This record gives sequence, C-alpha cells and structure tokens, in this order.
Amino acid sequence: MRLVKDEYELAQLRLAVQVTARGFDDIVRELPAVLAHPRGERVVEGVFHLRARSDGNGEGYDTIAASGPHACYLHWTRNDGAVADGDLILIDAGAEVDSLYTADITRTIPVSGTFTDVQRTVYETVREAADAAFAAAKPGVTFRTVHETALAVIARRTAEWGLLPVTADEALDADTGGQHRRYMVHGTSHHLGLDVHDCAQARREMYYDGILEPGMVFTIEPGLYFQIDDETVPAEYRGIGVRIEDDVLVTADGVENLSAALPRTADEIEAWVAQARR
Ligand SMILES: [Mn+2]
Repeated sequence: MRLVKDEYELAQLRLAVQVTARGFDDIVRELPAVLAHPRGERVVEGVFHLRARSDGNGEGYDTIAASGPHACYLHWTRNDGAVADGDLILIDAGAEVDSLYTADITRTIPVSGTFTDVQRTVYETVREAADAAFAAAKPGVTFRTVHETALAVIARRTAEWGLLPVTADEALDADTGGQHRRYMVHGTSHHLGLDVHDCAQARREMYYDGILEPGMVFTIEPGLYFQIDDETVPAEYRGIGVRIEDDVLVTADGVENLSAALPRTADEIEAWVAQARR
C-alpha cells in the first residue's frame, strides 16, 4: 500500500520538499559563516536543523555535510570538518513535516562560487547520469532500469576518461563487469515517504524488480566519488565527491521532479551562490 502514494501523501511530500528547499537556501546564504568557522560542516548542519525544526518536525535523517574529500565517504554525518575555500561541499539533507513524511535531497556546491574545470566535468557527468535516469523513469519499466540507465552513463564517461581497465561495454557486462562501480558505490534510487528509505522491507519483486506505477515517489541520486588516495585516477580527480539527488513522482507518462525548484545544473548552482552573496 505504501509504494503508491495517495493525494494526501503527495501533498505532504511536496511540503517536505518545500521546507527542505528553504533549508538549502539558508545554507547557501550562510556560506560566509560556514567558511569562517573551523567546523563549518557543523554550521551547515545547524543551519539546516533550524529550518527543519522551525518549519517542519525536524530532519528526516541525519544531515550529511561533507566538504572536500569527506564527500567521498558514503554517509559522512560526523560533520566535524572545516569547509575550505575551493571545496565542493556535498549536502544531503531532508526535512520531515509534522505528518512525518520526509524529503531527501542532495546538492553539491562549490563553496567559493565557481567550479574548477575538473569539478565541473565530474558534476555535469553526474547530472547527465541523473538526466538519463529521469528520462528512463516511467510507468511500465522496472525500478532497476532507472539505476542501470544512470550507471551506463557513469561507465561510458569513466571509460572515456581512461579510468577503467576495460571498455565501457565490458564494464557493463553483468558477469565480468562493474569496474565503474568503484566510483559510484551506491544505488541510484530508493522509495521515499514516511521513511527516508520507504518500503525498504518490500520483497525484491515489488521493489528492485518491481514495475513503476503512477503515484510512486523515489529519489534519483547518482554520484561519482574519487577517494583522496585513489591512485587509479589522475591526481586532479582525487578528493572530489559529487552527488545530485532529486525526489520524483511517477506520472502517467514519465516523472515529475518534485525538487525542481532547487538549482541543479552547474550554471544554476554557481548563480545560486552568487545571488546569495549579493
Ligand atoms: Mn537518498
């Protein structure tokens, strides 16, 4: 029953996304204070907490505020690091409203206002993977297809960059492939609702192998993570972690991006930071 949301549930999820978007705006506005504090990641967490708690019931899950190489930890919730000039900060945060429905959104932001060339290349590749997943998600396809579509972009691009010991086609082979997974070690989507990982106990045939239906709400959140000490990638990639996560609703013929109000492209993200500084 919980896999397909009714009108009430959708209204609550939209509300949760709105509160979350305000929280992200707050963070971007507070970036100067974040940069000035020795534990800037905690400041990010605190700024989001104020919004989640004042406009909603609280966070739906522990906020991830991961700057620089911390972004390459999959669930960096320690949040005790500095946020340094030139860093990308990965912020994965969701406000839960009083009904306990939660959003789950990630943005990766260049704290100084502009992406370096390599940061932008990685960022826009993650966005390309997300866009491909958006285009693939519609009623009738399996949940798994969305993930496979995003991963195909990751495999193609990391092969083009010369990071894989095999071709993209070999990497995508179900039996001997997976080499690109070194750099994207998580799934692309999970259902969203009362729980941030909603319906996580659902049987495989209803979840990963399940068929998308109108009214389902899930995340699309590909990422690329190059560990600071990973010698399989050129030095300029090391320490870069990017994830872009949006919350989508399956419609009659595709998906609606419920979190579309948040800046998303590299250009939009840069404009967001610039606007907050004015
Ligand atoms: Mn998520």
